[in-house]
Amino acid sequence: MKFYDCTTAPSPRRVRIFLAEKGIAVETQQIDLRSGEQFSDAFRAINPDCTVPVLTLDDGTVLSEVLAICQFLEEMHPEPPVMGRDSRERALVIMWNVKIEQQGLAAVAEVVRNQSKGFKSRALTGPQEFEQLPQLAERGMIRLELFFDRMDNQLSVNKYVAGDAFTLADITAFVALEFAAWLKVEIGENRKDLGRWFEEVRRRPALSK
Ligand SMILES: N[C@@H](CCC(=O)N[C@@H](CS)C(=O)NCC(=O)O)C(=O)O
Repeated sequence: MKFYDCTTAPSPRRVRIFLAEKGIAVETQQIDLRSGEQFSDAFRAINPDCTVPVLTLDDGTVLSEVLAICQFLEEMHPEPPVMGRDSRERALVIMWNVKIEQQGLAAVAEVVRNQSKGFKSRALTGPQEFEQLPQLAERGMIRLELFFDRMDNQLSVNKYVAGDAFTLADITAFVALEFAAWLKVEIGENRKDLGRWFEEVRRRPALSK
């Protein structure tokens, strides 16, 4: 297996944390997104969507979405379970993971990619150019505050995002919160349950990856 990573980007970070939680070592190659290496012919041949993370398998299969990569690793290395211990938990982990991707990570990306000079003409990932739409950045900031409120609410009834065990849903939420810090969106004093959870999970060694 080979893992295509970029240490400065949030999506591959989720896989790095997942690998560390499981104690899996894998050959890794850095793709320098800042210099545009994702658009090189060599990387395009691996992932025509020009995104990381990617995990290539020994039979040549290419996995290019965080959820697919983690699902595969979970089945290959079931211990410790990071995607739920039974059918009910597994479904909840996927459910929360998808919600956090759509409501949290996508909201931060909407802001960053539609307002930063560095993403001019690259408002969406991939080889096709898209111009920035400043209104999407404004909308993303509103969505982000709502996302923080929803997570605070969820963590007022659960120890971890998807229940009483640490899972991929926590990894995705943690990365989304740290990504949001780029925009100075913070947990604040009022979101006490989100704050309690964040202080606890950030102590896990894997989360420094
Ligand atoms: N839905 C994808 C998202 C992957 C993604 O957006 N990766 C970003 C880094 S966080 C990327 O490769 N960006 C390339 C670019 O900005 O051109 C996944 O879950 O893996």
